[in-house]
Amino acid sequence: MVKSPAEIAMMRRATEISVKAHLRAMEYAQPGLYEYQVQAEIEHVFRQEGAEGFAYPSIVAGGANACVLHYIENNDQLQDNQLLLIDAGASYRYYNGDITRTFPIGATFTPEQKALYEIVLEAQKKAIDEVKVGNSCRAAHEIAVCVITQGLVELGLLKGELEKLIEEEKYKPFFMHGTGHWLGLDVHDSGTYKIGAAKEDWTTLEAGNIITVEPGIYISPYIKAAEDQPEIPERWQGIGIRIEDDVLVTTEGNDILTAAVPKEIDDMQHR
Ligand SMILES: [Mn+2]
Repeated sequence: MVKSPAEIAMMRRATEISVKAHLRAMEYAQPGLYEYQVQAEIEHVFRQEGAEGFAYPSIVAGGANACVLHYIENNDQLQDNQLLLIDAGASYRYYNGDITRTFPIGATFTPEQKALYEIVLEAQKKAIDEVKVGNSCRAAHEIAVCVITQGLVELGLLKGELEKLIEEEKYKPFFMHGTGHWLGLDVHDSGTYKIGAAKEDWTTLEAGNIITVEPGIYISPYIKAAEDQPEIPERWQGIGIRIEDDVLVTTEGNDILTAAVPKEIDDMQHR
């Protein structure tokens, strides 16, 4: 769980190659292309840069496909007005990168896409701030859940009191996975998250740990509102967003190994 300097060097290269592939995909993607063509560009960069290949099958998901968490068919045509979710990473000397970005296929975000994206981005940044020595490895997830639930309330997609919504996990139809996992020789690297049932049993972060931070919001076209919750208007449906970086815990705080891939709204529009 604590990477040696030599391992960190391998991880820096694996993530650097993964970054290059995402930059290429962002430059290349446009309406009319097929998801598999973007996948091919990404994996071309992996091999070109000396990676063995992908760390896991690349997810290139346009529009509502992004609501399918491990969508790997990558067969659909990219449409204007949709977002493209790409979750892809290189494997370099068996060390793995794992990056997700979600950006407009066309020139801009729609208002609904933008509103949801802003929530996920804020959740991800606040979660990354929790990745530091001495913190529980669960802290990132807790803050992400809080920001996302609050954001969904503000948009009228959830209703109720924040603490109660969190306690009753009402956010789960929209955010149904964890916020991160250990990363290294395996994409979901070996290592302990929790040794018992108590809150303090979550693993405490130490320098040399590498963990992903990847909150998301998914509004499936098949979403079913809970009994006491609002129906989701159609204009929100079919939007899936995840933002994922790989974060090294350092003695000074953290080092976002994958920070060079843009995630600010202004850097992803009109590419
Ligand atoms: Mn991941």
